Amino acid sequence: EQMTLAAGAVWLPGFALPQAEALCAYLQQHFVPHPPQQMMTPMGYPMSVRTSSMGDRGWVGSAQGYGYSAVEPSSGRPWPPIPPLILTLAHDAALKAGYAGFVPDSCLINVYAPGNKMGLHQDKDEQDFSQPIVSVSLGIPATFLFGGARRSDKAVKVPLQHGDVVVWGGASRRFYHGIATIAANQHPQAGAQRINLTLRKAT
Ligand code: MD5
Ligand code: FE
Repeated sequence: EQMTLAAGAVWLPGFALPQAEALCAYLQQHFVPHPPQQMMTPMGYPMSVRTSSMGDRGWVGSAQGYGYSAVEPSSGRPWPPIPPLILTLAHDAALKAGYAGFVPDSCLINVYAPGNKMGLHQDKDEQDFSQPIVSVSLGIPATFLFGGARRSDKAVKVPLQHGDVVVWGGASRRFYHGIATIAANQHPQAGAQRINLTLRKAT
């Protein structure tokens, strides 16, 4: 099943279900040496979402601004590699949505607890906007807010569940988006958390 949300944006409900249990187990092991951290906004407030990364680049936020770093801020060491399980999933989802040859160099891991949210924003820290972004939802559900090219465009609500994948390419690559406040919930594999993998070509 495949649903086009807007030009270039393809929702693949359940596409990652075959790998979802293995993904949750892999991430729990990743979090032991690389615990998700609250990044800072340029305004000096901590984000509610906690993040970790894998790959040649990890997304970081600080009082100095947002961007990509080759090292984990808390350790000063390179991020661990993206495992083949996740690289293959991202490549295959992008292909299904019409983007051949997607090889991400960054996997941002967003960890949302009930009460957390992500305000409307655009992803614009990457270098090549012709590359899509692949996002994988795990754990408790979330309401994704999908806007348009302008902040004032009305946002459509997309209910994202465990195992859902969305490929954001074409015009939608730069659309405003966010996550509504996460409701209290429990998931058998992830506990009271939503985990989102955001796979990007950052460099
Ligand atoms: C999330 N993360 O669910 C989302 C998944 C982020 C972020 O937004 O910046 O960490 S990626 C959603 C996305 C990316 C690029 C474009 C669009 C959506 N879009 O056009 O809606 O934690
Ligand atoms: Fe984003």
